[in-house]
Amino acid sequence: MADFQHVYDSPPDGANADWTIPQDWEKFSADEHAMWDKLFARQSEMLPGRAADAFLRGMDVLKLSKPGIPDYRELNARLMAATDWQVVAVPGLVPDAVFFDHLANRRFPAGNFIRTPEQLDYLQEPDVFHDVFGHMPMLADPVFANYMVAYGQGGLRSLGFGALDHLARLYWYTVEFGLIQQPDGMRIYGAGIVSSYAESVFALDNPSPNRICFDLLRVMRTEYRIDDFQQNYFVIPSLDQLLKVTVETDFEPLYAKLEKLSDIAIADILPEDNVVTHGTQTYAREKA
Ligand code: HBI
Ligand code: FE
Repeated sequence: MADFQHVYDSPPDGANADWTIPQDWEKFSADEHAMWDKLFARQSEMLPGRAADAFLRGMDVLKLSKPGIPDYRELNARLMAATDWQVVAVPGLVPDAVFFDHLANRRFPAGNFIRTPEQLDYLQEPDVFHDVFGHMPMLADPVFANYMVAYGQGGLRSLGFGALDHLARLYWYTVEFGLIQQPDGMRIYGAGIVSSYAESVFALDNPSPNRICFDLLRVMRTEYRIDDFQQNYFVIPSLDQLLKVTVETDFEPLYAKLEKLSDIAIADILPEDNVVTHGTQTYAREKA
């Protein structure tokens, strides 16, 4: 992980105390806008029948199909009308407390750079394509929008309990890599999947990964990988259920319980799991 280019210890020159910077939309070059268009065309072709209804609706509400990197002045007018959320520009990854504070106040921090042609298919740092294309459509959904606020508030609290690592897994397995069971079939809604050409197919169709029904405590015990496709996805029954369990659970006793429980290795399946697909793990094994 030595090659992160957009990680700082304190707000870099020109950034505000909350790490935000002006988007400076006029500064993006024609090549950078063309990179957005290329990524957008690939993904939007992939998503009908794969992405959750809420995600597809969000793309529409936000008019994300307009060519070029979105101008936040326009995007925020639509997003605020939908759910009172807004996107703000940041130089790259921000400290956890800063990140949670933004979410709790209905602001999503988006990296203000776009991947290079060499990084077309994979980069570990969130760029504007991942952050805006991946995250904004779900934030235009009123239920998911409230889930993200609850997550931000829970994140701030978790820092006081030393429970960040457990709570980060909840983010990972829902906001980034979540699947949802719709009446007409399983769909993707996690930003890490919907913004990835290959994983948006893999997550639904490949026999390798496990797909397990979402359970809050189980998710918070489960390790994850950041360097390749997931070996494990958690399936929520609905956005309403995800929001409900998050706001109705008192996390403090859960953290106490988690301290006594062991972590679960990525690909393990437990007897009490409600398994949708018992993965072959072939993909991960062949890569190892
Ligand atoms: N910063 N810009 C940015 N984007 C993130 O997704 C992000 C972050 N800082 C911290 C962080 N995520 C993690 O704490 C979450 O995964 C919980
Ligand atoms: Fe993300």
